[in-house]
Amino acid sequence: MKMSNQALLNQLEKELIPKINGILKQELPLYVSDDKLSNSMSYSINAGGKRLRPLLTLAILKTYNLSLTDSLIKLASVIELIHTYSLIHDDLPAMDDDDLRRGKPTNHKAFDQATAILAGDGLLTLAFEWISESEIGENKIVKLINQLSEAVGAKGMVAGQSIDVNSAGKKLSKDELINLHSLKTGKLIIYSVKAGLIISESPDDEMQLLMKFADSFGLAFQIYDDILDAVSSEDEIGKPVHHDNDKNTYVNLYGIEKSYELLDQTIKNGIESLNQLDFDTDLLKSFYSYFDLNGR
Ligand code: GRG
Repeated sequence: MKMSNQALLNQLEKELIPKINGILKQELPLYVSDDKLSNSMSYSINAGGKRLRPLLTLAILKTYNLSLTDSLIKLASVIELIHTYSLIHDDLPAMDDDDLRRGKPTNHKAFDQATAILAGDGLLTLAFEWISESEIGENKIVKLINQLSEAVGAKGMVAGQSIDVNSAGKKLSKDELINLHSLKTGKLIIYSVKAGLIISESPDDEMQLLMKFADSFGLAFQIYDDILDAVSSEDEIGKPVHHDNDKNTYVNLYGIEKSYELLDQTIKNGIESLNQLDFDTDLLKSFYSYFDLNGR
């Protein structure tokens, strides 16, 4: 009997999240020489994220029938180092000034601002160290590093964050909003798929379709995050929600119903790309069950 999408994703999470968490917990302290910094980096890394991004990379590897060795799981976990750095810095008083993340005090609340800044810096650089040490061959290592720098650097996630910080209180146009979200959130999600494609040596024609899936999954994630922010309580999502405000979100720009429609269409576009591939993409499709549409 064929497993449902939800069951496939649950099975993948059950198999891989403990391994990702175990590797991060064990390996990270080996790369930090100062105890306070090490505790601060580990505090945020071990705070219980969904591990969506490394799971996406590993799902691509599985789709290409690679066996998931500890060394490949460590390589995929690099994306969680970057993601966690971005959250620590985003929560700082100079940025979003949040007290709660993943249901726990933010890094600068649990430690102090200087330590939180350094923990972010440490996680960011550690990501590049781990990629450079991997055993996948120099050619792929350079590609992974090059693409990661583009995705999260000054024309990727950092640029998105800069636009966000500087547009507080200003109403962005639809195009500006799409650009902001795609840089700030989309780039790293898209990279998670791309990293898998680089490691698996995906042929060009397949890579194109899988990158279309990545683009649409990244966009769906952004729309869904805005919807969640609008409809959830702080207890449900473990971070402050901003129902009321003038923030630049899909929901504030399009309204809740249109945002759901946009999400639905974006999901359909991604599935259409996957359907054009002549191998089993059910595991990748299963990632759409992450979006709980509440029977809509
Ligand atoms: C500081 C350079 C720099 C960038 C920060 C990622 C980011 C850019 C800011 C985070 C603010 C935010 C709420 C963005 C929306 C999307 C997002 C990244 C949500 C959190 O990701 P999840 O849901 O979180 O995967 P978990 O906790 O599960 O890992």
